[in-house]
Amino acid sequence: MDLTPRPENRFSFGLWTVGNRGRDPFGEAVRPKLETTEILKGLADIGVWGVSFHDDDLMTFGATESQRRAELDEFKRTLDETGLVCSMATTNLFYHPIFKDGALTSNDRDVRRYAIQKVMRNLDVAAELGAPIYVFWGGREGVETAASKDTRDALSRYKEALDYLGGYVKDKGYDIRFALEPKPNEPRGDIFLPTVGHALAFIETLEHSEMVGLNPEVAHETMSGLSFYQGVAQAMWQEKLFHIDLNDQRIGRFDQDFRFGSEGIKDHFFLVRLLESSGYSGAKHFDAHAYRTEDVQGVWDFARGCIRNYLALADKARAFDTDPRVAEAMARAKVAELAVPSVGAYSASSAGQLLAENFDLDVLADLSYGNEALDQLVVDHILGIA
Ligand code: GLT
Ligand code: MN
Ligand code: MN
Repeated sequence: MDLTPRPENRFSFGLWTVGNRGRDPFGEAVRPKLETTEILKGLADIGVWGVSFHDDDLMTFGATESQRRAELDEFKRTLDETGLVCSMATTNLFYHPIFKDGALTSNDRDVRRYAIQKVMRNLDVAAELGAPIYVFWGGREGVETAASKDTRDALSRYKEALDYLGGYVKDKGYDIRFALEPKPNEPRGDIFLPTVGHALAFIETLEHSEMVGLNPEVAHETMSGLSFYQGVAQAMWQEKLFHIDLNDQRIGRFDQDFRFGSEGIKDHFFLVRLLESSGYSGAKHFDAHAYRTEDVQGVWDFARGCIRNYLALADKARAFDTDPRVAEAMARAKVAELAVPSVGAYSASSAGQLLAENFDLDVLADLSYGNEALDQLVVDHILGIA
């Protein structure tokens, strides 16, 4: 099995992922700070293609224009040196105390206006770096008590901000699309746009909806007990899968952001199979971090593990899809028949024919789909006993 990452795999990591120092609500950092240059070199060494950043990961918050420029120029130099591309950019709208009541949906109008300005400034940076995707993760956009905000007003302000920022991108002629990242809770008690489904419906209300899609994250849908696979498949079907945050998570827990493929191996088999077979050409972005038990060496073990598990599952998926026993089991399950239209477009004559048709319900009730045998082939392939 060839587990060598290649540029066409489009594997990417956020600066904050391998840069995570293991802080949690109960404990201090356990690892030293890695300099951005060191992160980029380490990523390039393990075969990564792209890197993403928050404004504040790259340029010190509150720094002068000249310091920001120096930090940005150094980043650009290291990108050139390492051959990494900047695959996504985003804004930190959650860390500073001003965002405690939200950013784009804070009740305070000045906080909202500042938040929009912060995004605009970083959109300029994203454009300069050639990042094609701009992510909006609204971790602070939410409430602890529903008495504190009228959710309908909050959604209007969210829409207003995205409409405005879409206008800014178009006005400037930037080649950037937006990707909304849903999450149900944490850090807020309830976050607006909690799931893929909520976000997909919201996007349809936007003025520039064609340039807004999704950045779903494994951990976030799984926190809600939802199937990430199903959310991704629907986002794809609606042509809204612009980017994807790959990691791992157990249902019902806090946002664990575990190494990709470390927990839900069967779910991930189907996810990787879907991404690989669908022609999805966006970044495969690992938004995860090493266990808190790890030192710097463990961080790179973690990053290599994400890639290794993805490539191994892609290989398993290929073997599954070329196994003649699988083809036979799929034929029995009538998988391909679901692609055949049921009735076609409505016409009065086809309606008349359908109403006149007699179905043999005994035959239909006796159909058997063989899904046990089909799924066992999935498990056999994953376990390597096929
Ligand atoms: C933060 C969050 C992630 C988001 C990042 C983008 S930041 O770490 O937990 O899920 O993707 O803002
Ligand atoms: Mn997460
Ligand atoms: Mn994420």
